Amino acid sequence: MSAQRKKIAILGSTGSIGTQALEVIEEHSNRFEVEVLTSNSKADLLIEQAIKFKPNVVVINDEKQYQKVAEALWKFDIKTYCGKEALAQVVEMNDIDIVLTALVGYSGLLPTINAIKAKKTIALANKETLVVAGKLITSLAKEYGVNIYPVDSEHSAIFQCLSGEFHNPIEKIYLTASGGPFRGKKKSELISIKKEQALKHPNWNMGAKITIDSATLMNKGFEVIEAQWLFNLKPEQIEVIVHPQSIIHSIVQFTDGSMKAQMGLPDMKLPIQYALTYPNRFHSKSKRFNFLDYPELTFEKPDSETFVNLNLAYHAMKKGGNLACILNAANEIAVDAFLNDKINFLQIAEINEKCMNTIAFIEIPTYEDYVSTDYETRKFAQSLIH
Ligand code: MN3
Repeated sequence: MSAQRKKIAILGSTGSIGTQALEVIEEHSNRFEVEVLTSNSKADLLIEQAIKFKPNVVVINDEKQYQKVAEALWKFDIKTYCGKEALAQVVEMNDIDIVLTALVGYSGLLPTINAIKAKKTIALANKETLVVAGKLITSLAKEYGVNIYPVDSEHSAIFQCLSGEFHNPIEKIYLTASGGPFRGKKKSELISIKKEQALKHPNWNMGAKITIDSATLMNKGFEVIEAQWLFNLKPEQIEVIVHPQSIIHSIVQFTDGSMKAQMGLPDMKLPIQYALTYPNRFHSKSKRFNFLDYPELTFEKPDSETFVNLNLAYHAMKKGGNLACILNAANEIAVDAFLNDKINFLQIAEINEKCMNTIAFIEIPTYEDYVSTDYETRKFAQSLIH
């Protein structure tokens, strides 16, 4: 019965998105098979996944773990590679239909560029790729005729609302935000926040980096920039609305004033699956929404006085050039420092702002400019941390 199964490469298969993607693939093993799995450094989980899903190739980024992975997998006839270069090249393999990019941060940029050049469909979970180099990525996708399907839940919501509407102009989109664990708090209360508090997200269970980004509203700021590129919007067409229950995942407003929203319980497996099955919808066992469990859906204005990162992202989007690349690199260093108890919660945004004011602005960056901007920013951000 089975039509040809789609062959999937998962970059970052041992992270939160990657493991949930494998659950989706397992549920629909008659439709999908795994061609490539990669991990930064979680060798044991990668080995376990590879033995279960039998990909052709695995890549472990951390070279110190190569031996262990290769030894565990050779008898299953699974090829093992290591390092950044292997990660960037593996996406070019002939047999891959869809590349799911679930890497964390800037590391997703080069593999995504290569996957586009190899004409692979992209299921994009690594929003930083579009934040850093949205113009480059979207123009490459156009040039190579490649589709980029969003995995981020808000952007998947917009994408689902646009189904059957692609010829109709968008007036505005509303990205919903839970507000994170510190919604309603003021700066004076945030200065003493511990990382354990910041790592507890009220509605979504995610990796450490994105959870901190959610608490600082950096994640929502990045999503604004991501939406600009995915849906070809002007900055003033994108608004953020805080919706603490995370049931409405985002909203499109059309030129006749009509609004379409996509809703459901927060569960990343739905947007992951939709990106893999678009334009079709397959069955899912996920828990169904019950209106009576949520008699009230509420909305409020985001507090960008306290959560400065949201404003920094709007500023970066409006000014363009390499500014969002600077913001992303600064934020990666700052979040890492916060997770290692080297700076306090409010200093994350302070470091971001300082870098944006210091690193040289480039109006029309090339790929090499992004690489050097990223490098210079990390160095400067590091120098601000004691
Ligand atoms: Mn999101």
